[in-house]
Amino acid sequence: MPTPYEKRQDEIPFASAEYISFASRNSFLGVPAVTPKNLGDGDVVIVGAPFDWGTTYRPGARFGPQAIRNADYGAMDGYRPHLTTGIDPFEALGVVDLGDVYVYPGQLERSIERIADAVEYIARAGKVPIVLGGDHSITWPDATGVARAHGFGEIALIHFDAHADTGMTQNNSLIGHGTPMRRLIETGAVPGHRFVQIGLRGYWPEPDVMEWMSEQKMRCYMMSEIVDRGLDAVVDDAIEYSLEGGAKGIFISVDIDVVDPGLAPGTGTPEPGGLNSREILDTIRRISRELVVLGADVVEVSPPYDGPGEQTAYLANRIVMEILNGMAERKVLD
Ligand SMILES: [Mn+2]
Repeated sequence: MPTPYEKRQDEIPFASAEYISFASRNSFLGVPAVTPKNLGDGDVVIVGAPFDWGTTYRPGARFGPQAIRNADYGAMDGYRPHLTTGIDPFEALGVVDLGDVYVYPGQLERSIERIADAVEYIARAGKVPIVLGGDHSITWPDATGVARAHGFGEIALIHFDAHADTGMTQNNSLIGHGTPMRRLIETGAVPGHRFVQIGLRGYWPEPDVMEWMSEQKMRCYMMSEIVDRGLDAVVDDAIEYSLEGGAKGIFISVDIDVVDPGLAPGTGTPEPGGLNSREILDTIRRISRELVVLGADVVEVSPPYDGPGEQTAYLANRIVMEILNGMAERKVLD
């Protein structure tokens, strides 16, 4: 017989705030909080994945969803007309918040399955899921959930990160924050030729993994190339490349560590020498305006390591906003 605790886990796949202490209590900037049975008429559903048991170094990303939701000095009223465009993306798109996926602390496989089911549920309802992480392990289930709804092999993935996250295994486990992109390619959810990675630098992965990545025809733009050619030229290429072969749309995965840890220190594996805040915000908005976004996640925000000004959480909040602003501009202006 299941215990009362196990029983309520099975009954409540979303909105874990009542039972998991690190889940979110508030909706994203006060947009309507919804239940799975009533997702409303809008285009976008925000959901949290408070999962960090795939980390190798600094944990804490389980607190990411609540920190990202709350990182704003305005009223929690779900009303944010953009200063330049005058468009309120919440109104233009219809944005709601489903709360957090009911994950199982300490249990990798069951949690990953749960996240994939949750994201698939949202995507099959015809909505764009935006997932607040959580460590980067969740991109395997996030993009898989979207691919289940739109077709395996049919979506492109634009991945912002200091690291490629294409490890074969992590301490002999298939699941971890260093392996999600390998799993997506192996399962066919997102084939290698539909991968674009931006911002790689540092000392991981090893040369044999880099070789495997080029065999998969992944397109990787390292920070060195961004510095040499300029970010705009690289983003031009990335947009063109991700449209090649007629992908239905894109999944955007933003690891906050793509940004320099001087600006975003609250993260699991800081790697100096990244993009600055302005660059990531402008790039995310441009991509979200020029391509069809079918899903997104913002991951690796670890509030315990953030600065006293919570700058990492504030940046992550605005990355989510720029995805929404780009999508709203595409909908309203085009
Ligand atoms: Mn990552």
